[in-house]
This record gives sequence, structure tokens and C-alpha cells, in this order.
Amino acid sequence: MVETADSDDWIRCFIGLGSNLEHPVTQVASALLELERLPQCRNLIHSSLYRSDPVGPPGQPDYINAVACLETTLQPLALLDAMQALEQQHQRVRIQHWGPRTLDLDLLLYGDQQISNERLTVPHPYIQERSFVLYPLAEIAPQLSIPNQKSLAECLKNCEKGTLERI
Ligand code: A4P
Ligand code: MG
Repeated sequence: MVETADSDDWIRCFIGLGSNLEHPVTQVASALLELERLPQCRNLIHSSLYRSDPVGPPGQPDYINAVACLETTLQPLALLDAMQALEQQHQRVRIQHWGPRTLDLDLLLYGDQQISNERLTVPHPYIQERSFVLYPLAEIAPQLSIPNQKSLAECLKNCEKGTLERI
């Protein structure tokens, strides 16, 4: 039999978007469009946008966050390269760990894979404890299970919403 479709090669992944500089709502909205147009990516859906106080160094502006889900045939590091190229297009400057940024794209989940190498840790290490990731995730994938971790529903039970608000 001739193999026609290669639908098994499409991997569903989740990407967290964050911005707190240079018109964050516009930064996140345009990054969603840019993710949708990446080669070898399709079927992007995304959460609402959310505002919250910064986690990490104080004295920086509020953040706008969202979570996107897409299917890709890119390998994990190729997807990370594409995400980092988008961050660069948004004039991202890395000055301070957890400091202010025009655009941060975090690969939260890549199928059900667990990845640990010098460039990439998936699931993203802080996924379980961040309201600005968990609540948008729940909006688009409430039944999600996180490899080798508690279910999304369990994580949500243990995570205060804090200052997070949907905008
Ligand atoms: N890297 C490893 N794993 C991943 C992954 N799963 N996704 C590596 C993306 N990158 C990954 O990232 C540093 C390196 O992590 C990359 O070169 C990549 O190879 P970075 O974005 O340059 O560094 P960072 O910003 O200091 O760290 P990171 O992990 O992106 O920070 P976070 O954890 O995203 O925290 N408060 C609110 N309310 N909302 C926010 O969005 N964001 C941060 C940043 C702090 N406080 C916030 C928010
Ligand atoms: Mg990042």
C-alpha cells in the first residue's frame, strides 16, 4: 500500500507568549499572527490575552500573556530557532533574567515529549506554578495532561490566580 498521508508527523505543541514593553498587547497580538505563519505549522488557536503583575524582579511594567496551540512538523530545536527568530524580530534584548522584555516565547509542551538538553527543557520548568500560563492553557485545552506531572486541573487547584485578569 502506498503511504499517502503523514498526519502522524504533526505534533501538537503549546507556546506561552509574554510581553511587558513597547505596547505589550500589540506585541502579543502580532506574535500570534507570526506564529500562525511559521513554515511547517498549522491550525493555531490561542487563549484570550491576560494582564498580571510581574513575577520576578520588581519595578517592571505589568505583563500581557497568552498561550497558543499549534501543530508542527518542525523538530523541537527547529521550532525553538523559529521562536527565537521571532523574539529577535521584536527587538528582544536580554539584559536581566526574568527582566522586562518586548516578547518572550516559551515552548511549554511539545506533544507528550520530555526534552532536556542545553537549549531546551520541555515541559517548561515553571509551567505548574504560573497562573499566567495555567489559566490561558485551561481556556484552550482544559483536559490537557502534562507529561510526568500533575494534570492541568490539579495544577490549577494549587495555583492562586493572583493579579491575573483576562482582558
Ligand atoms: N530554554 C530552555 N527551555 C526552553 C523552553 N521550554 N522554551 C532556553 C523556551 N526557551 C527555553 O531564555 C533563556 C534560554 O532558555 C533560551 O536561550 C533557551 O535556549 P530567555 O527567554 O532568553 O531567558 P529568560 O527570559 O531569562 O528566561 P525565561 O525562562 O524565558 O523566563 P520566564 O520563565 O519565561 O520568565 N511575569 C508575568 N506576569 N508574566 C510573564 O510572562 N515572564 C517572566 C520571564 C518573568 N515574569 C513574568 C513573566
Ligand atoms: Mg523565554
